Amino acid sequence: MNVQQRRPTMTVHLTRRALFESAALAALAPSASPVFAATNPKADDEWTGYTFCDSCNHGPHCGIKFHARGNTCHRIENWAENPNHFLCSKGWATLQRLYNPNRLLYPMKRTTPKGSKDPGWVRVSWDEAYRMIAAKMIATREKYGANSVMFYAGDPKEPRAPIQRLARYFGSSTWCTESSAACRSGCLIGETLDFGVENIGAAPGPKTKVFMICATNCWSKPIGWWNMVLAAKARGVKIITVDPRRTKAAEIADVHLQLKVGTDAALAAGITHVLIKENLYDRAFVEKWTHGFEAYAKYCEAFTPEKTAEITGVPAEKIVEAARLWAQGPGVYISTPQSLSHNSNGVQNTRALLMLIATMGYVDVEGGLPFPIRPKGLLGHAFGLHEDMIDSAWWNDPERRRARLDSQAVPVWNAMMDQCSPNDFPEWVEEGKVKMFCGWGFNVNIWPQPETYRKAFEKLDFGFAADYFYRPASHDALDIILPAAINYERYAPFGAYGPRVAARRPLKPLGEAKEDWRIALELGCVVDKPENFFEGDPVKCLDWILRKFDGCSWEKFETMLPKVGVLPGSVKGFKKYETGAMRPDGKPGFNTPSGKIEYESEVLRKFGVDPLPTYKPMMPLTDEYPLRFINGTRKPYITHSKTRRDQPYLMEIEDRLTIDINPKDAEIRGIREGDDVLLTSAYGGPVRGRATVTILVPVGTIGGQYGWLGDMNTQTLMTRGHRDPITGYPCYFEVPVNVKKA
Ligand SMILES: Nc1nc2c(c(=O)[nH]1)N[C@H]1C(S)=C(S)[C@@H](COP(=O)(O)OP(=O)(O)OC[C@H]3O[C@@H](n4cnc5c(=O)[nH]c(N)nc54)[C@H](O)[C@@H]3O)O[C@H]1N2
Ligand SMILES: Nc1nc2c(c(=O)[nH]1)N[C@H]1C(S)=C(S)[C@@H](COP(=O)(O)OP(=O)(O)OC[C@H]3O[C@@H](n4cnc5c(=O)[nH]c(N)nc54)[C@H](O)[C@@H]3O)O[C@H]1N2
Ligand SMILES: [Mo]
Repeated sequence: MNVQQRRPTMTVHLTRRALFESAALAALAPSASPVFAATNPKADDEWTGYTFCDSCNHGPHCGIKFHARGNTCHRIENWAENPNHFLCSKGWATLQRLYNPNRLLYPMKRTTPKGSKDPGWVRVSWDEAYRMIAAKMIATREKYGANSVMFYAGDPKEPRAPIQRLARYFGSSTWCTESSAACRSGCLIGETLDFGVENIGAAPGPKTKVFMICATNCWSKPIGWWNMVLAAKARGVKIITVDPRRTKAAEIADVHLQLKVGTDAALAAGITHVLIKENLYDRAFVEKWTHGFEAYAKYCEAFTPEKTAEITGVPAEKIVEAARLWAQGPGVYISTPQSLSHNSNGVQNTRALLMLIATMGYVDVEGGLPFPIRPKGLLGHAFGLHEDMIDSAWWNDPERRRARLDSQAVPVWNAMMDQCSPNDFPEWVEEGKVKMFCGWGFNVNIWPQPETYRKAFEKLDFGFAADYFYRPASHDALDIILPAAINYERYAPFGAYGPRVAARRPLKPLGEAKEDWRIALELGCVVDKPENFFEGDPVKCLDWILRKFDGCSWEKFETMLPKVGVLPGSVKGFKKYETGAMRPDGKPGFNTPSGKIEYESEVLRKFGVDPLPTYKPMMPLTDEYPLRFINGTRKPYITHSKTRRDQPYLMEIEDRLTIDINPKDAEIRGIREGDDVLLTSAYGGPVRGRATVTILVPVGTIGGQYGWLGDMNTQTLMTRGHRDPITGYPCYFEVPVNVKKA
């Protein structure tokens, strides 16, 4: 069906004139229902609030309990009843961000033409901002079609569900996020291709003997996770860590497989070679429940320990040792990284590592990898909780999917994901496919060669973004910026921990900031029917979502604070693939085309991609650029672009780009600890950093972080031209560089 024909009826009547008469805006009066009334403390009332830290990924939802007087928070502490109840340095620093004097607190519009040195930002009312935005949205749709209006959320995951709902009712499938540009959805695709369902791994259970930590940096996880690893180690669980760097997880490992970046598929083939040769694998499981094992076994024949060592740099005896240890299971993995996704063989590397679980039959058995079955309708990671919130069926309509802007460039991604891949955005603008941008938490510097993207944003007819802060690097290419309420100031979304769900009790937003959910819902009320958008009230929306689950309501979850609620309907037990619980049709097996776990992916075969998770070499190192650059490993006190100047306490710990370099590589270049160094690649530079001489990185590899701007911006060293063909993701962890003393 033509997307245009599905345009919601109200918009037909909501002409430009109506918008300016502001009828729809008047309907946005705050709700008077007591259930939905905002906390309204008197000036000197002391009260306790609850929220979640949103510093790293809006994913762990580490609980914050806070103490407030009136509307001012004066102290925070760990929220003991929350599943993630330890705060890290980033969490403790969040009050500095809440009360940062630089916060964006009022809607602003530009007054000078795009490309001017100074956009001339001036304050406008919400009414005026909404009117300008809505009028542009409708006019753009009328002239160029709904898909020419792009909706986008950066790393912030919490705002996503109502934005996706807005895109859906507006009729645009150009719904993009940082996760469709980059991040760990590449791993998620690998999991789904292998198992028919996402599975990022789990913690070792009481029966687990071996824990494989795949490309997972403990600094990227909540503190409780690391405590869990130490406890497992203390009770005798063996640890295999797969990481090119000597991370904390590598330091405590029984076997550290310190492979070269991007060689995971070769390593997995080498381990599988040993498992087969020494007859350690689970033949019965593989025969009954997997697809394509014979072809994969044949592929692995060439990967003798010696050959694998040559490719991966891991000594042959370690490969054998790891295989034998893994076979002593049951074993389970954790694989939460974005790092595996960000090279040109990212998905296949991920797939190969994960299949080590299947080869040993550690699938949904005690001590192995659990496959939890969530309550019906519960979304895994979209923060909207229930699929009706985003209307999954609309997004999954095959014709609409094919009409999406990314269908030619990344057909596998297009077929599997409801988010559109935005990495060809500059080309879309050039070809007139996208005219308007509606963004939340937008950072142009996530991309390689960010200047190319920034220029494309400047060429749009219109763009706006909601953010905590004014970010000139991204926002100066836009027309309007909207002040987003911070984690302490919002009701939505919930904290989600599998089927456990926590409500919040927030402060009122400072200035005229509004929660992201409110902004998206209110805009929905203006461009579509207010009843589709809960009259703009996030709590009404949260209540509607929770009522999808038996016996749940927002009021109930709010009243039980500080306790955390549980949604009913999870399916428990082991070997659920035998009972039919893993497939929508109720038949035994897995939700893949073959009904089994797939060594040979039938989805990939259909799209002409190698169905086996095979190894492919990375971009070659050269004399000119002899070092592999890991551009983005996580640090305990840094998150992307956002925990730098916003939380000055963290700037005290590190105030500029640091470059990890092995002592041997440093020595031959005459580089010493603390030296200023310059990085170059075939695509850009020099980029300026400060050297940290450390064995954290092996010889031949250097590490750094992206997110610093100006002459410290490592994205300028990256290329747009080299991507993972399955996801279209840029290769942040692959580009060869050189480094010299400044
Ligand atoms: N402190 C902090 N925490 C964060 C974030 C943050 O910015 N700061 N960001 C959040 C977000 S959005 C994400 S996506 C996650 C990311 O979380 P992670 O992916 O866990 O973090 P990284 O440190 O980028 O990568 C993990 C490890 O992968 C290794 N690695 C790199 N290349 C390869 C490879 O080719 N093969 C293998 N086997 N290993 C490789 C790196 O050396 C690193 O130690 O973290 C989240 N948490
Ligand atoms: N070289 C390299 N590039 C990478 C990566 C890498 O490892 N290396 N990692 C990739 C990954 S995994 C990720 S997740 C991305 C990071 O994705 P980015 O989108 O760059 O993430 P941030 O910089 O954290 O946030 C972007 C903006 O959102 C604002 N913001 C934060 N929270 C909210 C909110 O709740 N609401 C609103 N309205 N605004 C908010 C912040 O102030 C900031 O301006 O970068 C990707 N790019
Ligand atoms: Mo990410």
